[in-house]
Amino acid sequence: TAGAVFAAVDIGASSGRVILGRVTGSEVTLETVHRFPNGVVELDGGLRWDFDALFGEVLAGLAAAARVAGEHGESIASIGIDTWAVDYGLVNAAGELTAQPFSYRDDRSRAAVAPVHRKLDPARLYGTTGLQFLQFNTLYQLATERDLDGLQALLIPDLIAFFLTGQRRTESTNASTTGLFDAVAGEWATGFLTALGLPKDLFPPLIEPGETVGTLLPEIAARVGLPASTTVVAVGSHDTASAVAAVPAGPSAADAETFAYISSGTWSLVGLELDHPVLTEASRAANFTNERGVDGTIRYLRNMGGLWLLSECQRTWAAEGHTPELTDLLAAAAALPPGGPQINPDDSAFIAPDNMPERIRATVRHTGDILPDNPAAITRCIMDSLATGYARTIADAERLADRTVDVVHIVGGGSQNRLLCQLTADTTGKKVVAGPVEATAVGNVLVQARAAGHISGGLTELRRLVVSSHELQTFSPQLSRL
Ligand code: LFR
Repeated sequence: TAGAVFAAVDIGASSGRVILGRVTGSEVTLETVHRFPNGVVELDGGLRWDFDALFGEVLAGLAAAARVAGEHGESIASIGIDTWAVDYGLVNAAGELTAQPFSYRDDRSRAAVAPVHRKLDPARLYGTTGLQFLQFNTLYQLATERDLDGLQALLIPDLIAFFLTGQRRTESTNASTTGLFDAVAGEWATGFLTALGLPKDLFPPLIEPGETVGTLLPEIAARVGLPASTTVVAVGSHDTASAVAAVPAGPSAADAETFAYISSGTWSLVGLELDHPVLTEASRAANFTNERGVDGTIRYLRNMGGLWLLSECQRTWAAEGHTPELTDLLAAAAALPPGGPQINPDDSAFIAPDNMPERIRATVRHTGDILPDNPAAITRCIMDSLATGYARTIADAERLADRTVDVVHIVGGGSQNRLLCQLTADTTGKKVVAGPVEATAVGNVLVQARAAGHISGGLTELRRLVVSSHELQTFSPQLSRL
């Protein structure tokens, strides 16, 4: 079958990339054409994202994509964008960004939680939005803004799409992380905006994955070397939505299996795919979220701590002059005996960037235990703690959604971490299937390919392509390690 090629812009909290995704009737393959670092910066009295720099990298990446595709005689069918969720930039009537966007790691929203909850009771918020409480959810961040007159809020992927096309839209999977989106109706919870004194049209109108945002602005097209008719297509613009769309679950032999997924990267997003939100008090008490997935599915999950814990440790160790290779670090951690001290990876004490090894050791000290000050022990503590958290969260999800999980899929960076995958098999007592590492970009590309008519069907059909295109690793529980 003749294939088609798509450009995926995929930016995470620590790095971004522009990828060419090639899709045939039976396979999806990725070629990274541009890679760049990302991270929060201290700027204008807060932790922010350097959006101007990121957008420059997006343009450089699209130019590279145009060049590489051209060398192969291919033309790029469309562009899709995904990033982390929650954060936004404010754009004025002239279409200018008024400041570099704050990062969810900035602490300013914490003080806004109580005032927001005085206006909107948390139980009422949850009953409509189904959103897990996190101090950085968009609604708390917005509550810190002084003057929103004449401004519009664009979530990060929407902001990139706006600067590429001039079109203002809010993609629905990411809208579902704002705390201002009705999980049942799939519409803005306009009453909540009003109750918080926010303009009703603060966010642009919704758009669904697969719909077209617009075509490239002529000056952008000229700059990157793509035809001005090139479209930007909405994908699951929340990276987790794209990653879940590409979980290699489903057909073939595994037909009847119920799967849980763990999108394991900076954060760990652990949960189930459902048809309907679970908005019960028990679900709220367990702090489960009902985020919107591709095709109107519900991503019923908890946002847990993730590999940020380790990458921040590595940053601290590097500043102290130790730069152990990740593989050596994990091998040394794996060689340590089980049963060491653990932390709660979700502790809000770990959100901000700072000396992570010391914060972890201090948390262990508070429990009356001792964690040695060496990288292997600290790494092992993080891995044990994540695996324990994964098992507890999956068990909670099974209980709250009344399901029994047969297989756990780990996608994203954590799927390459064999220690974490094995420990997860051990703690859950379930089969773990690891990969693909680049699920987010795969999901981005597949939704574009379907919009262009190169694949038809639902998530099952998209996932069939993921299964046939990737080597997956299976881990079985080792009872002796329990
Ligand atoms: C993962 C992620 C999570 C979201 C967090 C903050 O990259 O998008 O889903 O909770 O980042 O936006």
